[in-house]
Amino acid sequence: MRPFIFPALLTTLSLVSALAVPPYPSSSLNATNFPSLLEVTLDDLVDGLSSNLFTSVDLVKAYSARIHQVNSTLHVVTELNPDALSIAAHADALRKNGTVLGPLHGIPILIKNNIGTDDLMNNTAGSFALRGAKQGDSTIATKLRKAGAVILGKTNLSQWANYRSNNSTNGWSAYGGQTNGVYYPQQDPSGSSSGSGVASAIGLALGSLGSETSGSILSPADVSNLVGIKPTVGLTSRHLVIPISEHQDTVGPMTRTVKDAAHILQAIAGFDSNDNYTSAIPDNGSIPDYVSACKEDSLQGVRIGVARNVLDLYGSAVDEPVLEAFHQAVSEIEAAGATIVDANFTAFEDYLSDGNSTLVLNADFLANLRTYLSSLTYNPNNITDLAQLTAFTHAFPAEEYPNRDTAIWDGADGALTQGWDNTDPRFWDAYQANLYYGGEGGILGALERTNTSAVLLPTQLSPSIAALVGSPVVTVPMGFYPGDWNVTRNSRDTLVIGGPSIPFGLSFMGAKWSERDLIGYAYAYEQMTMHRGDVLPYLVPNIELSLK
Ligand SMILES: *[C@@H]1O[C@H](CO)[C@@H](O)[C@H](O)[C@H]1NC(C)=O
Ligand SMILES: *[C@@H]1O[C@H](CO)[C@@H](O)[C@H](O)[C@H]1NC(C)=O
Ligand SMILES: *[C@@H]1O[C@H](CO)[C@@H](O)[C@H](O)[C@H]1NC(C)=O
Ligand SMILES: *[C@@H]1O[C@H](CO)[C@@H](O)[C@H](O)[C@H]1NC(C)=O
Ligand SMILES: *[C@@H]1O[C@H](CO)[C@@H](O)[C@H](O)[C@H]1NC(C)=O
Ligand SMILES: *[C@@H]1O[C@H](CO)[C@@H](O)[C@H](O)[C@H]1NC(C)=O
Ligand SMILES: *[C@@H]1O[C@H](CO)[C@@H](O)[C@H](O)[C@H]1NC(C)=O
Ligand SMILES: *[C@@H]1O[C@H](CO)[C@@H](O)[C@H](O)[C@H]1NC(C)=O
Ligand SMILES: *[C@@H]1O[C@H](CO)[C@@H](O)[C@H](O)[C@H]1NC(C)=O
Ligand SMILES: *[C@@H]1O[C@H](CO)[C@@H](O)[C@H](O)[C@H]1NC(C)=O
Ligand SMILES: *[C@@H]1O[C@H](CO)[C@@H](O)[C@H](O)[C@H]1NC(C)=O
Ligand SMILES: CC(=O)N[C@H]1CO[C@H](CO)[C@@H](O)[C@@H]1O
Repeated sequence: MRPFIFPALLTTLSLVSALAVPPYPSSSLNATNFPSLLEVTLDDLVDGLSSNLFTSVDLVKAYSARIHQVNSTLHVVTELNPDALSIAAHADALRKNGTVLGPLHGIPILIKNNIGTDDLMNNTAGSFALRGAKQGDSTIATKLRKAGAVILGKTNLSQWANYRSNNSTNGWSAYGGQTNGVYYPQQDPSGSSSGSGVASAIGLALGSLGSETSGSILSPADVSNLVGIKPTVGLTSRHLVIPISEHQDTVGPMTRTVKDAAHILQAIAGFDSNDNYTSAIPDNGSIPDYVSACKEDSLQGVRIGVARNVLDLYGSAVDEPVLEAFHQAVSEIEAAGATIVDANFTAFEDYLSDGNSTLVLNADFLANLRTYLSSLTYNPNNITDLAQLTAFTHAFPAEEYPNRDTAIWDGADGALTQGWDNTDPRFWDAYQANLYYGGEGGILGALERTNTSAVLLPTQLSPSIAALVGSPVVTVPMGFYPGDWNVTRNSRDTLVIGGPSIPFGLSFMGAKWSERDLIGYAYAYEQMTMHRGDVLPYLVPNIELSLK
């Protein structure tokens, strides 16, 4: 189906008229049939690089030009890496010499502006409080470099990963402006990995990294027609990633295909002595082969649950097109050979009226922010704790206080008022509630009781319970809102939160460390439905690689 067309927005940008899925096997890619950067997969790029159709330098130039084309309308990228071209040139030289570090060798990736890099780029969480601050390389960034990837730039985000204000907007940061989604003009990009979502959706890099505390990878992937993997907390290091909560934060890939996400997860997962949660990775820290899990028959013979009572309790909050697509997806998964059973989250209703999860986040934030700030090697505003950060934010005009308040930090339930952090005995009581609502009464109990290996929900409903216990979720495109769907706007009347062509996804939720299984199921579902191709962004940069 074709999207609506908005001629006013088509100044220098092309409207994509058809999503041409190349019918050729990738081994026969050449200058005439190479896919566009909107559709290209990692396998295609690897083919093109190894057959000299283009170089990594060409890739960096093309993606940078695409970023510049949309930056003033979409505000997706806060900073380009000034070293990206020389890093790409080095990758090209190594390749010429016969050294290829892996599938990501020479491939541009964008990362969220809360993942530290020891280079010329800032790591700000979108706040002027950290502009100019310096820290070492996050373990995630180091792993990307070791895998040969080119860190092309930093993506905009909901400031402080949406953990500051209750009167702000998804995708807004003082430092990066307002990111917009691309499936409807002024689309709310969701958050908090907003720029990472939009960047992957329109091919501003092969893929991107986001981070999630509760929904910050899954939700922007949902509305940007993407695959997102929210890994088990501890599978990917958080060392020098600006934190909210050590119990819930996790870094993961956002890409157009399941296999691309698997490739990126492969590169960033693993033990890190600087993040002791990674010491819980099973099998002595050995990482499974996620890419080889991408098999079309993965759903054959497995038991898959549906959290039926969550749909019943929340059903009215989910729109009819999403529910319809979900029921269709469940039937398709059954037809692919899976046994479908109810897998209810038995304590879900109680969870909805319990406030402990907020206490956990606040307590973690107070402590984890302090630790992060103390790890800075240069701290331009001498901010060492949340009270000082609040004072800075109130006083710095571009932070738009008081209009964009700091209620999460200082409100009735805010971290400042709460006063105690995660070393306080009260923390453990609150955290036990999380473990119950996410565990026995939530996803982990449902999996165990029903002997299922994954539970399905529309992605709109999937983040919160998995967040409580740090269990993994993979989202895959499932459909989009129909052409006659009414436009709804956010409370500020600045962003479109519902409307025609806006995509939504299906979530596969699993036990801790079950990413390999979830990737397999997600791949099988993706390959049999290919819903990403059903709807197109209204705005896509038109600069492409010039092929040799
Ligand atoms: C590119 O590949 C396609 C499909 O294999 C083939 O038909 C075409 O002739 C090739 N073009 C060139 C320039 O090699
Ligand atoms: C984004 O756009 C602004 C305004 O056009 C420009 O000044 C800035 O350099 C651009 N940044 C990037 C990373 O492209
Ligand atoms: C390429 O290989 C040659 C010969 O081994 C070596 O001298 C040169 O430093 C290598 N270049 C790079 C970029 O690795
Ligand atoms: C990082 O911030 C500093 C200080 O504002 C600025 O001068 C520099 O250009 C920024 N780096 C990049 C890559 O934008
Ligand atoms: C990490 O270290 C903290 C503080 O020493 C401890 O409370 C926690 O249990 C450790 N976590 C793991 C997974 O080892
Ligand atoms: C799951 O919950 C629904 C109520 O929302 C109920 O109708 C259904 O029977 C439950 N399934 C099982 C297996 O308990
Ligand atoms: C946290 O959980 C405990 C135990 O279930 C409960 O008594 C308490 O009311 C909860 N606290 C909040 C703030 O909901
Ligand atoms: C931060 O502290 C340093 C050392 O005490 C001082 O020189 C500098 O002026 C302070 N900067 C700000 C913005 O307060
Ligand atoms: C929240 O933002 C809106 C839109 O800018 C503004 O009108 C309102 O005053 C803000 N609320 C507060 C409490 O500042
Ligand atoms: C925002 O936070 C303040 C302070 O906690 C609270 O009074 C207010 O009701 C909140 N507003 C919304 C819309 O949640
Ligand atoms: C759109 O809004 C109109 C007027 O409020 C209403 O009559 C119509 O049913 C709505 N359409 C949909 C698809 O909800
Ligand atoms: C560093 C950078 O390019 N920042 C841009 C982000 O977007 C804002 C507008 O929202 C521009 O003013 C900045 O130049």
